[in-house]
Amino acid sequence: QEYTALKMEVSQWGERAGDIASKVAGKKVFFIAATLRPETMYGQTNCFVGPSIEYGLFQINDSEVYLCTERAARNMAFQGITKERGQVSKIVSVKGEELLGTKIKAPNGYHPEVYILPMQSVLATKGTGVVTSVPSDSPDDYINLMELRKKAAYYKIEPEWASLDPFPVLSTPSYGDMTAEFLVKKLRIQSPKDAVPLAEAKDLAYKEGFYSGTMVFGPYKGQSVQDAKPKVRDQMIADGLAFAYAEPEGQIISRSN
Ligand code: ZZB
Repeated sequence: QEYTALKMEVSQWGERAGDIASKVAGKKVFFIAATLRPETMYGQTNCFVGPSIEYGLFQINDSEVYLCTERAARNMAFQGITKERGQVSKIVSVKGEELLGTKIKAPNGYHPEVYILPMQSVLATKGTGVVTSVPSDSPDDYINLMELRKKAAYYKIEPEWASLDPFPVLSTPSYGDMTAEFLVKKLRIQSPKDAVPLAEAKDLAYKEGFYSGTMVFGPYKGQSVQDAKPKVRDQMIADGLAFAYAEPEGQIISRSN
């Protein structure tokens, strides 16, 4: 599986991050989010981590530090992403819950900066363990964002962190320009725990977006999603905002929720 790995630079560490900032002083730190939908990055509203997942900060080259799972960092080391092939150098470990409330840049985003929020269903065994959230087009992201807004105190987040609204990126004939909201309502999905209809909604959203979607925002506005997708990806890679990240065969574990 070939992902686009998005480089989301930390602009302000949250209060729970403790002394992490001092350990990476003078370096640029990026949350690395693996996505299959680079054309939707205009609609990012937040970024998800698994609160109980263990992450690491990895020195990638002289000036850059990446935040992701150790498994992902090892894969990157064999894909020519680190300075020395095969070498992974961990500065410090951090648990997802310590990252909540950290503010990061959202490359290509209509909302230029977003907060780190918790999502229980993030898998440590897939991608980088960091998931950028596009609630206009991802049913999982939409239902999780709504859940966090309803129960901010329960999830130990500040309401402000979940306050950015879904932003329309593309339109489809069947679902309009807020595909995820449409499908969540249509399939009567009530909470992030409704795993079966959520999987179906994701499937429908992928298919309709890819085969019938038209961009409604950004430089490729008016073009089909099929045409825009590789162009957005290439542009982001050329601009240093993203890189290609592949998941080796046999390591791919699809969502089990
Ligand atoms: C942004 C985005 C926008 C995504 C969208 C999807 C959609 P899949 O579909 O199961 O093969 N993701 C990535 N890593 C993880 C993880 N470790 N745990 C849970 N979810 C993860 O997985 C690929 C998608 O699942 C990725 O693409 C990412 O969310 C999420 F509008 O990035 B995506 C209809 C889906 N729309």
